[in-house]
Amino acid sequence: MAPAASGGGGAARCPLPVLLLLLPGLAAGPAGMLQPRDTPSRERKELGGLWSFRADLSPGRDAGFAQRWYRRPLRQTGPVIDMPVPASFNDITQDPSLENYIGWVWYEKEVLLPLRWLRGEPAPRVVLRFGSAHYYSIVWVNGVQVVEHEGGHLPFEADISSVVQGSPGTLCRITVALNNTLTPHTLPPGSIQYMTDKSRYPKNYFVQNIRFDFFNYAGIHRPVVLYTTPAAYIDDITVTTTSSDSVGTVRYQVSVVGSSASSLSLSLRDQEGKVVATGDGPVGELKVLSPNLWWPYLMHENPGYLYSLEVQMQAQVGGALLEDVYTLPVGIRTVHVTSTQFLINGRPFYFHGVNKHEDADIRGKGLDWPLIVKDFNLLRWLGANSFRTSHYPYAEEIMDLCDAYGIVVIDESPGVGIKLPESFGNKSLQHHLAVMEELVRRDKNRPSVVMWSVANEPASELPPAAHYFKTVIAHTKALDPSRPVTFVTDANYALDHGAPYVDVICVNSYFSWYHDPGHLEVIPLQLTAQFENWYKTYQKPIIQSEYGADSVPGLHSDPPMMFTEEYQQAMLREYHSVFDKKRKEYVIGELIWNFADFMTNQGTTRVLGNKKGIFTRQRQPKAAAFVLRDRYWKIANESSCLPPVITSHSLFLK
Ligand code: BDP
Repeated sequence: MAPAASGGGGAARCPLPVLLLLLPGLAAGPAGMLQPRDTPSRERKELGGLWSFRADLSPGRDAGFAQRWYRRPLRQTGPVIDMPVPASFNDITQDPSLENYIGWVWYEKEVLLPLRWLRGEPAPRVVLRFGSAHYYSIVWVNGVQVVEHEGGHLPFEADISSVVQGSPGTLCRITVALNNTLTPHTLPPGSIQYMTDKSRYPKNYFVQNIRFDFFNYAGIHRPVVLYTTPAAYIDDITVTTTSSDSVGTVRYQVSVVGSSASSLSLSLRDQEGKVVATGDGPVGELKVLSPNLWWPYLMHENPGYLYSLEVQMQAQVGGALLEDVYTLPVGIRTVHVTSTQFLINGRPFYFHGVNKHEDADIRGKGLDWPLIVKDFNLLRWLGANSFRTSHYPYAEEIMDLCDAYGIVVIDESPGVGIKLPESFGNKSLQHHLAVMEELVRRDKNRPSVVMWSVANEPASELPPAAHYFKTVIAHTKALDPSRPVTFVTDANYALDHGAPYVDVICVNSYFSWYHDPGHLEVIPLQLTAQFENWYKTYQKPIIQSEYGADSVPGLHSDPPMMFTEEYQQAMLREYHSVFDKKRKEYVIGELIWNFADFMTNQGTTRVLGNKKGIFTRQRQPKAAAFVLRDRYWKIANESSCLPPVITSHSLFLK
């Protein structure tokens, strides 16, 4: 229901071909993508702070490649400015052409490496890892290309040992070329449109059209780290958990790289540090008696219980004994879906939560700890037990807190705005499959993730959507048989070609907003019909995955009128009365659109962005936040297993 197409980058001028992503994409390899941690065998060096930066303003945006800017320090090939990492580059300067820039930008950081990383005996493996960089990245170390990656929301890394260990000094120069151009085959998709009417536009004028409703912020958005492992190392760990009759089972699989004859031992510790189970070998099961299950926030007095799985590897490589240690947080919980319920640990779970964005003033989509912690405090103040990572995977640092606080996550891919017929073709499909591999590989061990969402509001009424979603969903289930899979639809129930393949119906609707604007009275009828039609057709549980209204903070009217705080409140209440009837049947959740106001492209329906937040972009509550807070605490108290009523005063101080 976002505005049909919105243009950005109008001021920029350059021929299309060099903007397009002509470079071959690298599919996600089979290797693991464990989060870098300090352990007795691994070290980590954060590369956040100021990087040198230059946008390639040459007419073809190709000067950086033609002049090989990666061969020398960036300051030697032209002017540079300081750019914070992590952050989007768009809102950092006063320059409107950088805000709307499309094409290649260049980042560079020089780092001194510890001697023991370079000349140690045996020398460790040195890895350079990006939490995410939007959208297409090429990375060089000391002028040598080490990795290319397509996609703006998932990590990628490169083993740079041979490059840095082969260099004479300890200085390591990291250069990144980043391109934010979207095409019909990227995720999310977009397209460049040239305006050729010479009476209206200058020569070579173009805009980037997107069919999603958030600003296409770009930059190095998440932490960049260097880390070490021994030359033979623990590459990946997969855990799945079950529990029955007071026994929890943790099934594990560990892969090791660099040695064919390694030995592995595992121990699982509780939060007191006591070892509760041990195992050995690459595959096995750990049994935990009377386990502390991982429970969602407000479903248990001790939500988000995490054990620590310590994996130790020993390998004999070329006469040396190499040891690696990695510790993974593990939550023991189960997830099941019936035709009317979503069960966590066998108990019905009702999603009372939000949709979010990674979005804030100045930093755009850059990771920001104060913002992250503030958002979790607001979520818990609100009594929200869940969110959807609309409309792309969020930072690992955010996911860590979901695991630790018991906030349940519907983990969404960047499959947003898939509207053009060509975005349903094989090229796009193959890329979508690769992205699901990267996402599952990153988040598979997280107890907070209870369902994958492969897309948001695609044109699922188009016939090719049937094969497309059948394939993406089957692939995701093959990668992870332990979790349900969905996508979020706003198509008509009778025309949706993807819905037959989902486990849970997730439906967005904006009655009395985009349809029948101003007519709150139509909501009960239309929303009831929506639920009944979907349920009659599929007999699957339903989540209202979006609903909401824009409100400009401080704008009031009674009777309520659109864009006032009163209208947003009134619309919520109308929806809630229907939810209350249907949650006794098969409606298993409600996620408000949106947690906070967020930036979008400019357009006639957006006043400095989307204002459907119940919090402002600066995280102050609007009147609607209090409506939702009363409701969420009430629902939590109804369904809580705790004998004393949880009040909003006994707030969650973990
Ligand atoms: C929904 C989209 C969401 C938009 C919202 C809106 O899923 O991304 O921001 O509409 O228009 O359809 O506010």
